[in-house]
Amino acid sequence: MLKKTILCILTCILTIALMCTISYQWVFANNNLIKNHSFEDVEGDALRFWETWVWGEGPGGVEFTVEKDNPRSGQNCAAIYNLEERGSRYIQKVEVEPDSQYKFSAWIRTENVGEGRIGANISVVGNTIYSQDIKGTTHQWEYVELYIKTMEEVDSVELILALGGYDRLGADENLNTGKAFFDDVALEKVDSIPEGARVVVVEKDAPKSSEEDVQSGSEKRDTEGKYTWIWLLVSWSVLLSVFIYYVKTGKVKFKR
Ligand SMILES: [Ca+2]
Repeated sequence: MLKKTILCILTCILTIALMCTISYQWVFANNNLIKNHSFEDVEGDALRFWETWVWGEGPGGVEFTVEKDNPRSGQNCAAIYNLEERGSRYIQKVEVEPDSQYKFSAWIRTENVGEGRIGANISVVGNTIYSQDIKGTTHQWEYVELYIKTMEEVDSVELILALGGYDRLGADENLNTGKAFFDDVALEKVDSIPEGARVVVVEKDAPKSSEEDVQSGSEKRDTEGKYTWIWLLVSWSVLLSVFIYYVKTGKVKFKR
């Protein structure tokens, strides 16, 4: 009888844990508009849904790779290795709604990225505003974010994960060397943009940028963490209820 009860409890716990995991992934996946945002979907050597682009003299000089060493989540992260001075990008075109606001975020770490020029950052094609840039060698993942305002008739944006800049302070002023790693990239629709955030304004056929305040735009917000917290709370509430039910109904008894 006791064995049967224990088996029943274990089955319940496993079922609930599975349901919570699925619902957590569903909630986060549905809020994130970016495909292959954790770089786990690989076809040959290439990352599905991501294109690459390079600015700089001559062919070569850059390696775009999928790395398995120290990803922030899952098995993989994406990397850009500028062996020579380049402005290199992963790009993904994402469908958005006009007259809306979005938060674009990513986690970045770097190795030997030149300090004197633009480091690893995120931005939007056709705009000169970019997130906080990560330089040098970091020993942990760093969070960066950028807000996007879409104007009338804008139905898509092209998002950039970059190492080095392109044509931002002049032709080749911001090409850089070193290696940058990216993981857990997200684009989420938001109701409002925090005061002082970095904002890119995307207009139909005439991209334009506005930087409301560069200084205080790096407030750390881990959206994935928010859902993890909700998931944990729901899981523990359900597990506690199940446990109390079994104790109250006498199906589980503690020996004294
Ligand atoms: Ca990953």
